[in-house]
Amino acid sequence: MTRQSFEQFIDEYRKKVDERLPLFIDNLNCPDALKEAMIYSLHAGGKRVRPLLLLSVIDSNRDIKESDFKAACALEMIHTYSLIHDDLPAMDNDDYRRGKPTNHKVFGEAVAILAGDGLLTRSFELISLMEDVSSETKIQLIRELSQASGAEGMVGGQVADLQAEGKSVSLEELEYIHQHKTGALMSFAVMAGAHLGNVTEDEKAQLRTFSQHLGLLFQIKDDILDVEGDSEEMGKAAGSDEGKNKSTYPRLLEMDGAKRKLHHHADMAIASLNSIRMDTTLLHGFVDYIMNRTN
Ligand code: GRG
Repeated sequence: MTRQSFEQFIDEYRKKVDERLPLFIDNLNCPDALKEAMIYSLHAGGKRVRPLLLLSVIDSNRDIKESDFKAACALEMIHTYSLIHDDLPAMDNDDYRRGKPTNHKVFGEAVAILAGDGLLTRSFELISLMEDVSSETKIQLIRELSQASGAEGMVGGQVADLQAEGKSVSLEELEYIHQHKTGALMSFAVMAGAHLGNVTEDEKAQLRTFSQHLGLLFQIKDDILDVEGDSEEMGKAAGSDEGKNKSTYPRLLEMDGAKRKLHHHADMAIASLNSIRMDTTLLHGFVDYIMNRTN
């Protein structure tokens, strides 16, 4: 349960996620080159927003158990696979990510594709291996993670984004892209935490709304940071969507309009927490963290 501040929670659990991620790959019986490529991209440097969000919903309802890290790390593995594939020459063709050469620059395109495939598939296996969780809940998590990451979620959003390249899109089309490309995994983070934390159905409905606003908030902030170049990370600059003819909120709405949207989604996310009985300190902390993040 929540006994600490948002900052203490994030520091403590980011370290725990960072420690466990490579361990879930290290014990695989597979070629060393593949293992090395998978661990390279999982290596610390990412903010771990998605696993921390999942764990924070659990922590708001009950104590976090060792087994919960399997779901949290599974989600970060899917996010990491998506970044490896997004950086490939066939997609964004980026040389740097998080200030380090991208996976295909170090291991070659074929191994990078396969490292992404290995991370994607390992994530579902990890969920199936969770202890103290009913088979029914595990199947629900696997189904919802498949939907969030697959054609109806992140993969569909990525294709819509590619198709929109160089075209002018409507706000509705832009929201579709971001709800799917970025929002779907954020929503899964919140809802998986809710399923594992035994949250009531009423509270789940509120949390779903919260997660949808949080996903858009995250993406709009990302678009704003791309333009403002707040980050000093080389990888961020190289991986930026600015200058790539991609659809972004500041392009469509100008910077003032993008910032108004940002505040709208922050207000809506906070409003959706109002009638929730569980302790929402950490979830309020996430809204502030995303609003104020600089990378
Ligand atoms: C290849 C199927 C497939 C999907 C790719 C995630 C993604 C979809 C593309 C990444 C490009 C991008 C800039 C997306 C916008 C927001 C986003 C997901 C940023 C990266 O996530 P962070 O900020 O990254 O959580 P870190 O490095 O902190 O893990």
